[in-house]
Amino acid sequence: MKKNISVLTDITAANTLLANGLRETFSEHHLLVLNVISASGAGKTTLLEETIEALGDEMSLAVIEGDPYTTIDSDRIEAAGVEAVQINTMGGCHLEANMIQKAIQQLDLTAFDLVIIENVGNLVCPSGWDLGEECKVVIAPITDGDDKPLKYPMAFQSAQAMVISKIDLEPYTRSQASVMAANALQINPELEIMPVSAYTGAGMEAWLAWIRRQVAKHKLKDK
Ligand SMILES: Nc1nc2c(ncn2[C@@H]2O[C@H](COP(=O)(O)OP(=O)(O)OP(=O)(O)O)[C@@H](O)[C@H]2O)c(=O)[nH]1
Ligand SMILES: [Mg+2]
Ligand SMILES: [Zn+2]
Repeated sequence: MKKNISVLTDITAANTLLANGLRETFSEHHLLVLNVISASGAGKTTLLEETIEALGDEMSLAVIEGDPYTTIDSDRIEAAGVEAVQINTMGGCHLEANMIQKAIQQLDLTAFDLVIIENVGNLVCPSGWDLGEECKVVIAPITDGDDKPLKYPMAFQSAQAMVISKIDLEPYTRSQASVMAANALQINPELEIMPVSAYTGAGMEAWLAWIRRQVAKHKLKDK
């Protein structure tokens, strides 16, 4: 048992080392990298499609898609008009830094302001794997219940921003976005929380403004 724990520590330590190297590479290229994590079906790809539509003319962005097996999400992202690199984890439930290292070989890093990584749908282990990102963004749909930040604290602890997704459905649930936000702040008082509906566009402006601020901040920091 003791041995197992130390093996896992070794693997995550090697991952963190690699991720720190990636972060340096991204910084040299003045590139903001976001790592989007959530349970499966939370609306990550839909939010990215709407984000591409809104920001595509204003900044240059690419998406790295993590999925167990298919190219369904990267096909959707390409259809939305930007370059997408698919990583298939062959059943694996999270992305690791070595997968990102391989994926970026397919991207001309000098060509982008922003790369968004869509992690594998899973609210538990992606939060423990650094991918060299500047920020983690956790997406929590209102339909999953406003108690989720308390039940799965790691994702909310490790993120800098949180999107409460599918808020158009709030009236049909017994959850409240305000309660979900309060629960998330209990876990991480620093979280920037944005309730959004990708369907109606409610809250989209706040989300886009947050991205613009991160891109601008990152460029300043690089100088
Ligand atoms: N009502 C409503 N449905 C949404 C919204 N955003 C996404 N959905 C729906 O939620 C379902 C899952 O959306 P996806 O964007 O595929 O979710 P995902 O997190 O990328 O899923 P995985 O990649 O499989 O983990 C789809 O049926 C979407 O149309 C929203 O804002 N409101
Ligand atoms: Mg998806
Ligand atoms: Zn995992």
